[in-house]
Amino acid sequence: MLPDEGLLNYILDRSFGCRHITLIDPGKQSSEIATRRAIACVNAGSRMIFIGGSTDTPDEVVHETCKSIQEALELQIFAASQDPTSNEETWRVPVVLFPGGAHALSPAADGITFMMLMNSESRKFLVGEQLRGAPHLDKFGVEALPTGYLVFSPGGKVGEVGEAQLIESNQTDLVKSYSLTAKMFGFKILYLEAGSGASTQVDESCISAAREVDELCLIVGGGIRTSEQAAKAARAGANWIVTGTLTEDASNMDELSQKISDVVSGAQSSS
Ligand code: 1GP
Repeated sequence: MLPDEGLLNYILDRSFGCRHITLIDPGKQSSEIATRRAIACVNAGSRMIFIGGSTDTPDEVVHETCKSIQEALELQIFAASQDPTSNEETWRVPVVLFPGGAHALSPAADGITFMMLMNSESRKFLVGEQLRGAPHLDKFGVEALPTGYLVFSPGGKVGEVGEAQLIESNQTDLVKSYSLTAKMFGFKILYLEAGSGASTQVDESCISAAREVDELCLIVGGGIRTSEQAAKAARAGANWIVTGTLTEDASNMDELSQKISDVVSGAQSSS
């Protein structure tokens, strides 16, 4: 069961401070490993799972991973509900698609970041992939979360594949203009991305410039690995911090839990 307030309201809710999203790339691990990692991250304080990343993952692989994570989360909630001494939350952490295009979709997800890569030079990422995906999402009944997506330098693979005009850290006026544009399009969420595995995270000045448009929910990701980095992004105005590489690089579940709880406390400490 999703939080009572509904998925979009849950995401927009600021009363919890800056929260953490675990990004799972189904193209980089089996669904079993992805599920064990997702559960460890949720137990360490992560409050949403994103499924996506690679540009060439087939639907079946994405679906298998979504289903497996959903089942494990449901089971955990059920187990907690049977334990009279437990005061665990009784709602399930949402599982949301974070697609690289119209191919990586699954009816088992609770929602999808329905994104416009606003600084792409390609029609494909501005509206083309969305046009191909919309009828499937409509059929699946997966909730579309209206999201603007901005890729910052260094940008990594997403910057390259998405043909993004990368935003540099001194272009704060441009960031503000993009944020206003996102709001005027009716987007509720703006995702500031430095690229998976980036050597530098999105600069605080750019996060603050986007934050000037107060209505938007800001998701910030790319290159965040430590509590301090998470705190920096949260202080500048991020509502959610995403980490992906951190999860893949952890050598075991204990290390993973520790790293996620560090990032979670960094994010929470500053908001
Ligand atoms: C990528 O922002 C995310 O879309 C996560 O980046 O893999 O560097 O954590 P990392």
